[in-house]
Amino acid sequence: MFDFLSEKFSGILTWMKGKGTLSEKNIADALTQVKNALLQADVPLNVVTDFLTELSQEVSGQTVHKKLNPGDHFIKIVHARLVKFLDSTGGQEKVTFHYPSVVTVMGLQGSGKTTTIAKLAYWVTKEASKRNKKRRILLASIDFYRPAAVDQLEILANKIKIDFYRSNQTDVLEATKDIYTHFKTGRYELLILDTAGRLHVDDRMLEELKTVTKLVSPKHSFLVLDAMTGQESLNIAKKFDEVIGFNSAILTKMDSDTRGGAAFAFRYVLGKPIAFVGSGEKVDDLESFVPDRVATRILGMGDVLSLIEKAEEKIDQHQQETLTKRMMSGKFTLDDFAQQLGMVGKLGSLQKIAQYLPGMGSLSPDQLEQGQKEMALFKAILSSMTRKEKCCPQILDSSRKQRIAQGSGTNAQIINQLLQKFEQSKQFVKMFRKMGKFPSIF
Ligand SMILES: Nc1nc2c(ncn2[C@@H]2O[C@H](COP(=O)(O)OP(=O)(O)O)[C@@H](O)[C@H]2O)c(=O)[nH]1
Ligand SMILES: [Mg+2]
Repeated sequence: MFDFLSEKFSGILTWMKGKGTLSEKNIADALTQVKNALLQADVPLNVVTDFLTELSQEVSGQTVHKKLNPGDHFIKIVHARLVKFLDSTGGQEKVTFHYPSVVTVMGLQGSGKTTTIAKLAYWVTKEASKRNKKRRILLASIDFYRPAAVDQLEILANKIKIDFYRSNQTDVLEATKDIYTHFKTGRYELLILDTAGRLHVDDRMLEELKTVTKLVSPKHSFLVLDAMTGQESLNIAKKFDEVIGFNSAILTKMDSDTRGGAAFAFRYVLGKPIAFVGSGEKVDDLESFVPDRVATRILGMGDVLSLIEKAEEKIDQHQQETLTKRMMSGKFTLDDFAQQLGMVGKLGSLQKIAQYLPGMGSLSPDQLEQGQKEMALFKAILSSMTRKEKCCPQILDSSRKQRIAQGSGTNAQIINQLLQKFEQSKQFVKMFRKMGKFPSIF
């Protein structure tokens, strides 16, 4: 996500860092590079021009602190500007739903509405369970234009164990009323209503949506935009806003090779928040759009916060704390190492994790794939070892290694690699211990 811009910007910043001073010439060159990067990322020209005017005023209006490297100074200003540009709410991070209430999801056909509804329901459930709560959510669809569109939502709802209601009414407005009654009488807390899209913005669709909106009075309405549609998504958003109005946008398919320009354009032209971004086809591929984090990611500063959030969701806190304590006390064994690998596995593929980590964005796909394979081999080796061996790896002589290699389908060389990595991670822990801090997820 935002890989394209992130790559461009890290190039510019590295270039800047190589300069001894922040001269007018350097600044002008850097600004031209920023401009080109944004244009190539499909950000509309007028948006780029305005962004650059703001940026250059700020850069030239400031004197560089003597101790600050020109690159660091520049990155600081660009970061602040990006945040301001992407932020509409002044730092308010999360969408909050009201209970009970209706949420509508609109957008063109294929933009990702149905998929996103499942993701939203899953997200609400997860957020609630963090506070030991359960939310009574109902999903329903009035997309009668596309064959099997309603079935698609039903299948997704079943998969994530969320209630789904199918109206017997064939008329869109009658079905809407019926669904609304079911929501009320069933004492649900949240109704997320899937609506019909078309291939293009079309007046009948908009009129129908307008009436539906009146019937259910949503507390929040989302416009789903396919980030791949680039600048065209702006016209779509404008039209929906003019005729129906919506509260915030969800940009989908940010995992595809879109260059991220849609986010800038949308924020600039519509002035409304981007609530979430979709980053894949699975139900948990939905992330809150936090401008600060996005700016950080674009500038290649890594998005450690997102990763921590993901980690917190997927990893058993208790297990993690115990492991961290063991690490800090120096009693970290291969057994613990195995558990740690298991936890990293839960976070997803290394490729996915890497995009959040500073520096790792520059690892090639081959290196990441290599890492992924290595992790799988390590897990196999660890599961072929006895408790005692995991506790005291120093007893691993060649005959033991031979046995483990056979059991895990590996060889002595890979086992030695594992032992080396384990030693390295112990060294790391020692270093962190000296520094008096330890990053909780690693
Ligand atoms: N890669 C990717 N695919 C997505 C994302 N969101 C939706 N899709 C896919 O886009 C296609 C259309 O999605 P769907 O929810 O049916 O769109 P709808 O017509 O607006 O309801 C499906 O194949 C989805 O799996 C996303 O964030 N990333
Ligand atoms: Mg659909």
